[in-house]
Amino acid sequence: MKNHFLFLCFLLLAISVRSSTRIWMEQPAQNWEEALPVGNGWLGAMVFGGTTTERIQLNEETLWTGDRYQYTDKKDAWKKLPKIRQLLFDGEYAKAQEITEKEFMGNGNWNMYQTLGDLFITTNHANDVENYRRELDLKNALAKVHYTVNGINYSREIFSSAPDEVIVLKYSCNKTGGMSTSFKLERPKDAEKTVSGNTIKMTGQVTAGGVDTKNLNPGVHYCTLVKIIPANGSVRTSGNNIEVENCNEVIVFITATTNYWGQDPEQVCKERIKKAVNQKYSSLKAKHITDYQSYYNRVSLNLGGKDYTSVPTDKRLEKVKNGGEDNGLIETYFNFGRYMLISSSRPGDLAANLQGIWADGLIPPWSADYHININIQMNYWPAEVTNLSECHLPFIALIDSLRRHGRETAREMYNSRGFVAHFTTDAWYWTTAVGKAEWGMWPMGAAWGCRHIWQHYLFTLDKEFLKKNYPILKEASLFFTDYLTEDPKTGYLVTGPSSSPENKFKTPDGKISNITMGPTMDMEITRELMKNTIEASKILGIDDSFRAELESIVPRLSPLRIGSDGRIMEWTEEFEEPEPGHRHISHLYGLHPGNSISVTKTPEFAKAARKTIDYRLTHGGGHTGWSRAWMINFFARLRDGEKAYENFMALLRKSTLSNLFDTHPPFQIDGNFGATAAVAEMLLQSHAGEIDLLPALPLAWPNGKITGLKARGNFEVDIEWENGKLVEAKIKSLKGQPAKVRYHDKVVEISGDAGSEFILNSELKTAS
Ligand code: FUC
Repeated sequence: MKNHFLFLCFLLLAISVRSSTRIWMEQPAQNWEEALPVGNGWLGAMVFGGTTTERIQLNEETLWTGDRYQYTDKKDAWKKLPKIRQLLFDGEYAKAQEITEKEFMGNGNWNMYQTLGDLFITTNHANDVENYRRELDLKNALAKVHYTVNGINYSREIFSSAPDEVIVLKYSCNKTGGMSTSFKLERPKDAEKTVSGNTIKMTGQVTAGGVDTKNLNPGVHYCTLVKIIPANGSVRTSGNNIEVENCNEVIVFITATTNYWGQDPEQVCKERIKKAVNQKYSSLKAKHITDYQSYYNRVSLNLGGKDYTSVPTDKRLEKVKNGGEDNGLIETYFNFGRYMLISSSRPGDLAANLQGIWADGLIPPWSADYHININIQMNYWPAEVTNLSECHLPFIALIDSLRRHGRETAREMYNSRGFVAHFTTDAWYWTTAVGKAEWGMWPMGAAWGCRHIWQHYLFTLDKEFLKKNYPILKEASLFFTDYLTEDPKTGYLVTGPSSSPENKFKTPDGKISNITMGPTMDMEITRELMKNTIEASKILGIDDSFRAELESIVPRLSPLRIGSDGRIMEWTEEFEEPEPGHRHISHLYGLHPGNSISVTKTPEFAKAARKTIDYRLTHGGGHTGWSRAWMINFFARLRDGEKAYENFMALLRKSTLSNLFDTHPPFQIDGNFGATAAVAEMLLQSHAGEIDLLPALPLAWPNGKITGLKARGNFEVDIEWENGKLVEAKIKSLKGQPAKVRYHDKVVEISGDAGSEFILNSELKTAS
């Protein structure tokens, strides 16, 4: 009877919560990319949900090989600059690239972000499992596993707590003494284990794995502590395992840290565990949920449509892959994106890397580093608009941290002041150009990152923040004042030698090359950086003479151009493209994330941008998850809801794994974040000086509601629509800034003190 009642309660709870706040499956993960992620910003786990053996793969965000003293700029490279530039101006692309390769490229420090290890939990019961359910509860940031064996119900619940700095796992069954379980902690290498009483300790200094290690420095010292506390039954050690016998509930506490921030890892872990074990599970969980929901509950999304509560998420995705449509799944994707940003990027932490904080093994794809030629910027596209402004700060701290090495790179490679960073970096913040010139020779990573400082300001209007971070904008701009050079043919100032990220072109004499002067993306980023620095100095009332210098440079920057075929030009010349469907669409930076191309203000460029996208897509473009996510944002900015939706469906169909991870392939988190931002962009935009309501609403979303989005000027916006038309928008001004509000062709002005609320109907009239 009691069991029936509990089951009914569980069912009612499952039905009452919209399924878009859960990802769930009816089977354990077979591989890492099917597992479910939990994280508190820096301590993460992937939960597999196995029954007889559970694997919980662990990560700590500072667990990096290498150290902060490794950097290898090519000193005096700048002496070759005039020669390379001349060759490029003369059209000798291949020759210039050869010299660039030899004279400019430093040695790469391919440090790795590595796994912290795995906790394996083995249970004595049979493998004859019924009623299996594995779930990620996005509303409460809990991973859960339930199943029945021989009539006994087993459940596990796991979360990573930001306030208590531990992962907590509760494993229980409903039969007294019904569970005998063994725990062990493993890591592929660099792991010394001590097991005593009910504690497992693992320590070591991480080193590169599986690759040629001769040039690679070892990395951080780490410590992982696991404490196992059964509510009843007995506990004993057995070799490297801890065994718990005849219990029906056990709580496991896990924490880890490294010496990255300068502390003694073991000491810190011991203090955290001590603090955690003195608290009740229920209070640790309640604190965790309250903390998490203070971020998560700011936004809610309902896109209407059927709520397929009883269908597991992987099956729903399968249906979509077979041509089905499922608005609820898009809501889940959006909620999952916000969940992962909250779980991988909290103030004071490192920025979310290519995989957030979740990575397996010793050599994750692309080292799970910080590629700053699109990927990490994309991670942060949803931060402001989805009301997670604080989660943006780790990326801004990353840009700040690039300054130290970046100043040396500017001086040694370019004989320039200021700071510069190239296409990628890692937790040690190196900035030099490494690897092949074809992708490594791109000095714009930090400048693009500076956009995020300005955007954070525009969304928050936080002057203190701007004042604190203005020196970063200034130093990034300063680099370009020294580095830019005049194109003798056009008289414009250009960057170079540089590339249009990772793309190539055919030289007039039939060779494949990458390096030119003034690729379009470079010029768009430089112009934007300088304009933002000018604006910031005006707002702060400082730096008049530097501002005047920038003001004299901006009009001389090589402009955006449309080619003879009507597309935006990617380079200053119209080259033949060997890969016309290339994944990077760098020359549309001005359309998104930038704002120099807009349907209302620059319709000619918007038309050319559209042609550029169509050309890319008809040649197989959008084939990586992140590239497809960018496409959705482009179409949203072009106010084309149908195309944005079509590309969202393509993302789900072609580039989404069963746990809703974005796949490049393999898993890369940027696509998740980029597409999360895109959903918001389809419903609300504010980049063009107006709060634009439902700019790209597709027919597939006729009815819906979103609450809590943010618009530039520090407005909080709720929008409700029916039959494809605005019903009501509620705009709360948090800073008392006046604004223009657009709905299709109608534009009105709103103005009121901080805290004023404007409720507008479909005519944009204030509701009475
Ligand atoms: C960029 C892309 C690749 C990949 C890598 C991590 O440079 O060109 O596709 O996403 O970053």
